[in-house]
Amino acid sequence: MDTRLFLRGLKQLGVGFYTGVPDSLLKPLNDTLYADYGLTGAHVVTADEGGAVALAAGHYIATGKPAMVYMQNSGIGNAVNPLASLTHGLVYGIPCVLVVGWRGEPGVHDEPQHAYQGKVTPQMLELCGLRVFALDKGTDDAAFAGMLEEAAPLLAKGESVAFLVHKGGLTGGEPVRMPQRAAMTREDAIRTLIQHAGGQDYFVSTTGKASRELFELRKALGHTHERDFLTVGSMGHANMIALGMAKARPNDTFWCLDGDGAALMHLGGLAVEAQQHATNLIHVLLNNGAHESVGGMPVVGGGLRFAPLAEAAGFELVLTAENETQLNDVLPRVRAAQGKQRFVEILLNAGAREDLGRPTQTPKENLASLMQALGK
Ligand SMILES: Cc1ncc(C[n+]2csc(CCOP(=O)(O)OP(=O)(O)O)c2C)c(N)n1
Repeated sequence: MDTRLFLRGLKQLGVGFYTGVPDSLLKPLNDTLYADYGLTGAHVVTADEGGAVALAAGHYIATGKPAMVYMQNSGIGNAVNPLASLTHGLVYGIPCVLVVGWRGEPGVHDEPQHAYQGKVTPQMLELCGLRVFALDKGTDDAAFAGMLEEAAPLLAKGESVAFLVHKGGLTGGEPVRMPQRAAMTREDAIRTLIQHAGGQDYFVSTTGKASRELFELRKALGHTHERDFLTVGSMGHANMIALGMAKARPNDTFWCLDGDGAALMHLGGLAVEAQQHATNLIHVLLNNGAHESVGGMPVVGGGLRFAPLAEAAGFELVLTAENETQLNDVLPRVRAAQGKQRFVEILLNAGAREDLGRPTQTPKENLASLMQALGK
């Protein structure tokens, strides 16, 4: 279905405010909202999906109109708390219109991190009290009109509904122009990082293309993958995984390769990490100003800097690099500063290779080889 027709239909339900976290499958919707509203006013990209449900709740309280909350199904977990304990009919009964991209739909080939979430997606939404409508390539105007007719009285009663979007279910949209403000790409930075790191160091990389690039760079450089943990799902948790490892292995060095969207999603972890004072964990923030892996929607406008946040949280050595020369200067200083808690922010252009592949190891193979390298 064309995204503009979809949005026009939702207007009939009173939906004129849009919020969420971007998703590759919902890219036509994300791009259209960005083209029409930018990132202020009627369209807000939140740090996480739960925040979007809460924002939609606030909008309803102040206007009496339901808002749209869009997300990849990976984000349902983040949204469950406000859906169950804030908007649900047994609590406040605040209606929301969710639009959920269905990664890992059973029978459709997808990446392993989506397999379980994809299988339980309809049930999870129903368990949260939502009436689920499927939107696929075959959904025509008449079918959509029927869904709107069924949704309207539910919303009027304070219940929420979800449009579950199958691959290709929404079309159209003009691609977002991604931030081009630095000299390096994420892949350039990761290559330089692994070349500077010690051969015995461990890496924990964030969700999305960063992990795919790390995997391919290892291969291209003739390295093995056994010292890398690829956080293929659970966006925003790479630093806690790395912290768990670093605390248990004080004599090893760990690098966390984080994304700006991911770090923002669970920003509280930065303060916890600083408070834990794990001096064998180097947190690297690959800041391209965008959710590049899912289409390039800016992260809070693209201007957020994490170095001041890391300083405020208590990191002892905080350095920034904007180009290859600076990064080559910064990394030996970082490595030499053992005993200090270290944070590096790298400002990047958003973008990736067209031919970027995906890890050929399964998550279980990745884990088994890493744990073997750790002697476990
Ligand atoms: C909880 C959750 N919400 C949304 C997604 C979809 N998703 C995967 S990668 C990504 C963008 C990550 O952005 P960032 O951390 O800035 O890294 P970049 O892609 O720019 O390298 C998103 C939104 C997800 N995997 N999990």
